[in-house]
Parts: sequence; C-alpha cells; structure tokens
Amino acid sequence: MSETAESLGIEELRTYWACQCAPGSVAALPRDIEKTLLAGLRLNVLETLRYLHHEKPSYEQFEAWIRERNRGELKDVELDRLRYALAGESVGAEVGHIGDVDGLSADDLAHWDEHGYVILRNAIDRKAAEAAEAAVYDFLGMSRDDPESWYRESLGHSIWVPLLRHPALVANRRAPRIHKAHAQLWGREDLWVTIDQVGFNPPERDNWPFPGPHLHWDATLAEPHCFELQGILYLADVAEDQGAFSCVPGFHRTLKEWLKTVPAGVNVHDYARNTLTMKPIAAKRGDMIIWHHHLPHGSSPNRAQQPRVVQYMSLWPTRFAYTEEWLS
Ligand SMILES: O=C(O)CCC(=O)C(=O)O
Repeated sequence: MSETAESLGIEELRTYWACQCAPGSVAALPRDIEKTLLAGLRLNVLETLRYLHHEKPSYEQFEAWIRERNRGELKDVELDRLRYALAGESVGAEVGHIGDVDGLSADDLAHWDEHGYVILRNAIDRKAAEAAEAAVYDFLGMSRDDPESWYRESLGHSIWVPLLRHPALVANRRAPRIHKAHAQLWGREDLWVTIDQVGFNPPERDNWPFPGPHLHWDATLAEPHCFELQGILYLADVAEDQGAFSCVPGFHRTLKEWLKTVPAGVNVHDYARNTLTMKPIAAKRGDMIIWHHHLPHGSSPNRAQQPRVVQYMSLWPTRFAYTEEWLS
C-alpha cells in the first residue's frame, strides 16, 4: 500500500499491526525490534495490545491512534532517530550529548557488580519528583494529607496505576542522569525508554492488605541468561518499612547454580518464595533503583504512615541479545 502524506512511514509498524490484527499473516518481529518500535513511538505495550485486540483498527486508524496518544507531539527528529535505529544505523542518546553528564560513580558500579542493583541518587531533582507525585495523587483523586482518600475505588486492589503521559512523567523519562546511568550499565547510548505506569502503595489496613507484587522475575529463567535492566523511581522518600522495592541482592551471580537446586516437579517461583529472603531498599525522593532482571524482586507491605509513590521505567538499546524460550 502506498503511504499517505501523514503516514509514519515505518515498515516495522505495519508488520507489528499485521501480527496483532491478522495473526499468522506475517512473521513476528524480533522481540528487541518490537520493544524499540513501541518505545520509539512512545507507546505502552499493554495499552497498544488492548487497543489492537479490542478495536481491530485498519493500519491507517492505528497510525492515527498513535499520533492521538502522543497528542500530536511525535517530532520528526524523534521519528528519524527511530527510523535510523531500525535500519541498523547508529544513533546517540535520546536526550542528546551525555558525555559530560554525571552518572554512576566507580563505587556505584562496584556495588552494581556485587549486588546487581544500584541506587542512582538524585536521578531527578526533588521538584520534578514532587510534581510527578502530585500528578499521581491528582489522577487517583486522592490527597497526600488525607489518609481516608488513599483507599478510594480509583485505586482498586492493586499498587499499579495506569497513568502514562502526564508532562511530569514525560519529563522524568528524559532526565539526563537516568540516560547516562543506563548507558554506563549497558555500555551504549542508543537507548529507548519504556512508557510505563506509576505505582501507589498505601499503608496496609484491615480491608487493604498488601496485594503484591510478591517475589518474582519478569525474565525468562531459560539459558542463556542475557542482560537486561529494570528500574523504579521514588517520587517521595521511602523508608524500608514503607512498601519499599525489595530484591535478593547478588542473585544475578548465583541464579544458574540455584536453578539446579530446585527440586524436580516444584514450581520455581513457589520454591523461590519459600526459600529466598528479599531486602527492602530505602531511598530518597528523586532516587532511582536500577536492578538486573535476574534478581528476584517485588514490592513489600507498607507498615509506615505515608504511601509509597513511584514511577516505573526501564531503558533498552535498539538491539539486544535475548532468549526466546520462556521459562518461569
Ligand atoms: O513496585 C515495586 O516495588 C516492585 C516492582 C516490580 O515488581 C516490577 O516492576 O516488576
């Protein structure tokens, strides 16, 4: 089909659409290309799949929906960066030159190697964190100073909050220090930031027990074990007992051996939950915790006085090694 003047002109997008709307009609994109495509078009994976599966749009309608989701703010320069990257050309950091940006220190990197996670202090400034925190409360129709408001219907029984594109969240995704730290860990700058949701984990009470997520991996446990990162940005101070992000430090180094100890016939996740202990990670407003995706991790019950408010985000290069087989 010939492209209209408004077409985004990205052939991989047409393949992605065909895969979802007419399964079997074309070969699926490699997983890394698919991730790059969605992140480059600033789309959240779940919202996109929901839209495609429920609406079954034409390709033109899909493109129009993408522009509408981005409030017409997909800039040519960003689309060009995506096109170049998909064509295998080298592209720099999304936020421009990051050579001089302060990233992870030598101590941070040593901590990373040993523990598989690192706290990027002041990943964003306090004002930016406060603005994003306020956006979460606004979206939920809650007030930071009114505990009764924290358990409104708007939350449901989950800590996930489907707020994706508030300007304060968008700004955080462009924080140079976040891009720099990820570039250091990945060893490259052609990174794409995911459009993830936010989280609200209020203090437990009788009719609101902590709903999870409990210890889990978001990674396949099949070999080869490839490198990927996940991240969480604290939008307000989080104490250890305040529903902190939790993980099993250092597990990225022992996963392979540990898997051999899982008794035959026992579910790996059940075994992990029964035998491993997670450490809650306290940090300040504006700090980001980045972790190796082989660390078992989860959130934790909030036994403090204030909710934990966070923004999720991870960064990936255009192409990366991954394992097809999904073992969990
Ligand atoms: O919210 C948290 O502390 C945990 C997040 C988590 O489990 C995840 O992102 O997979």
